[in-house]
Amino acid sequence: MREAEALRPRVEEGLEATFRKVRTRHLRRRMAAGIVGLALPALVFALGWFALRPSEEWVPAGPSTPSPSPTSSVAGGACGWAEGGAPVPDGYEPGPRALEGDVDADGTIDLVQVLTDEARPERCRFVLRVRTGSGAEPTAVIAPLEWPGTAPEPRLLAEIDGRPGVEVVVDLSPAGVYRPGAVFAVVGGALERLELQLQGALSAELFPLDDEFPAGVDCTGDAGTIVVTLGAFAEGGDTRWELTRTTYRADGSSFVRIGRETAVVDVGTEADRWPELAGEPFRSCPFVTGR
Ligand SMILES: [Ca+2]
Repeated sequence: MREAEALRPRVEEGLEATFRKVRTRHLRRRMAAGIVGLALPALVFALGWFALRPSEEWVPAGPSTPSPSPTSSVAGGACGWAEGGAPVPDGYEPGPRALEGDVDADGTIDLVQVLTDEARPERCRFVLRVRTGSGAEPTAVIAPLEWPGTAPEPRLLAEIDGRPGVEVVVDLSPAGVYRPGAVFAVVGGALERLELQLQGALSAELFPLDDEFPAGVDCTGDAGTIVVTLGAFAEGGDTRWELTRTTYRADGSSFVRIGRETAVVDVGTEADRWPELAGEPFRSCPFVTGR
């Protein structure tokens, strides 16, 4: 038993290294395939996109020094106003998509919006606001992703972390194929951004909503427990996926990894996939609204 425990970290490191290698190789292959048949402007755009795309952030990177997340919420006041609970300054306008649900668990319905002020620097341009039934208005600045064409918008509300009140899922790249998301909870009257405990990965704040490669997240049957599934083409061709399903349990505002399994499956239709890979993030969670 003790020997098995001692071996486990080495086995996990091996799996992670293999997974990173496979994914990197197939991203290169996909980039090469994309070059064929593209006009020059599209080629330039594609190369830039692939270069900027943080392909590794889904993948636990093993013990290393954590790098600052490119999408961290800006700390209070960094945008020139006391974000958090103060009224949003003039100039920010709500986007077209609004969601309604009990985010702060007080029994009343709250209004969730992302506001935009195009005149502000990019990192301060987008603000998530929850207009609560009690009159309080917690806010959080959302720095956009680091490539063009990404403007955050509210995606859905769902019970995700096991604590009272639904969480807010923000789509950080609504127009893209690669769809990272941010998840917020109201805790003690303030918005907190939830994190996946990825042990040194680049972007613990990003939840995989969807991608052309297998990528998805869903609740499990246990409150506050989620499964994150990621994949790439398996060794030896483009007919099989190598998938990793990692289970996390919420501990405050962090999701702590509690389990992992890997599998190689045939590339198939949505009906053949696990539910979390169907392009509907958090589909099994309680109280989902806004799909
Ligand atoms: Ca909750």
